[in-house]
Amino acid sequence: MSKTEIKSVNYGLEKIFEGAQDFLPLLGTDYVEFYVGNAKQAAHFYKTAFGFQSYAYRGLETGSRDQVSYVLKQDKIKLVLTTPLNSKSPINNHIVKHGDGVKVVALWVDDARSAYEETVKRGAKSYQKPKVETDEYGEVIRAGIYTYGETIHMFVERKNYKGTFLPGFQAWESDYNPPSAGLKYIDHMVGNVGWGQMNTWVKWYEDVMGFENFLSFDDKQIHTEYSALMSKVMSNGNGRIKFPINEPAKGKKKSQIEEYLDFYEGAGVQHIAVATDDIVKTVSQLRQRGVEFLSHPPKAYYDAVPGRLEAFSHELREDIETLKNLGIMIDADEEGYLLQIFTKPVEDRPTLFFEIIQRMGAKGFGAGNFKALFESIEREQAKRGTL
Ligand code: TYF
Ligand code: FE
Repeated sequence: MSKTEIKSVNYGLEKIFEGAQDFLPLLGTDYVEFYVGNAKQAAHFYKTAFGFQSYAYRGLETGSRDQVSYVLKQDKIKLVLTTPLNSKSPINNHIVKHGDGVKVVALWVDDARSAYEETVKRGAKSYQKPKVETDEYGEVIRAGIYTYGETIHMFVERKNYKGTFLPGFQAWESDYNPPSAGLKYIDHMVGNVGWGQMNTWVKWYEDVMGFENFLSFDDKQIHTEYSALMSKVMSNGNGRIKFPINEPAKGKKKSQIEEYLDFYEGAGVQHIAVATDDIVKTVSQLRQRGVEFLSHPPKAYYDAVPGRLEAFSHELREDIETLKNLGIMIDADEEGYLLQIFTKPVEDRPTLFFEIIQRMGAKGFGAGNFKALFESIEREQAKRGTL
């Protein structure tokens, strides 16, 4: 089968890569690091609102004089919140320009040196050469390359490490331990890039990282009456890492991608999709804990759902009234259905937000929900005066 044929039936990742040597084997997402203005308060927010647990810490008490980092964990997800301790730290420049946001999308590898060499050889711009960090629990090797904007991919090799997170960190024991919200792993992370830049980054992920473009949405599919965008989903060989890339498109009014680029002052991570296996429970809890979601889709949206599921002969296991009351959206394709919902931006700048997703067989990204979703985003843009 040729690549194009496989692409036309959409999800044949294993086939696409069959036989080809993967020069960048990725085991999964390792961690996501945010640069923030006040890591202590951000850590409290992610524990209280999203159900993350205290995991590791580095700061003045551990000998880190220039920056503080809190590491939070929920099942397989690790978030690192880092803040500078003085005006000389280069982290300040990132925060001044972008506000709070994602600096590092770290990828878990078996061989960080090889990951670095293979990607730099193929054109990646170096951020950090392979660096061995050690303590009494062993060693971690990390190396980094730049991706879009000022965002970094770090390759993390931890097969010879038994400590908590990384050398330099201590286990963070806290007396405040709110319960988990059932978030399990990162399903995908989306990047917003500038006008005309999507294909440049698609090619970069193909050439430098060996990824494949396995789904594409153009502005004819992704638009509302007012705005539009284009999106291509990049995936690595084993399908564990999925990075959709968005670019704004011309519409009657301002694209949400353009709004992001204006406020982030450049390309960056737009949303982090986290998976749960009980979205009803997770979203009920998140709402109780104060997480703000986009406004509910209209009644007409839910009226159309049964028909959409029937078209693919899928039976909805969840109660549709419950999903409707929680504002959870439903999309279906040949292989199954998926449930998803989006938070409002989690900072004052309308930049990064979260998606909660439960896959019931479907491997897509909710294309059937795009219209309802974007109309809901536009209602927020209108309130902000940025539509
Ligand atoms: O990741 C996705 O493709 C979906 C839908 O600005 C989406 O979550 C696409 C673009 C966007 C917001 C959500
Ligand atoms: Fe998404």
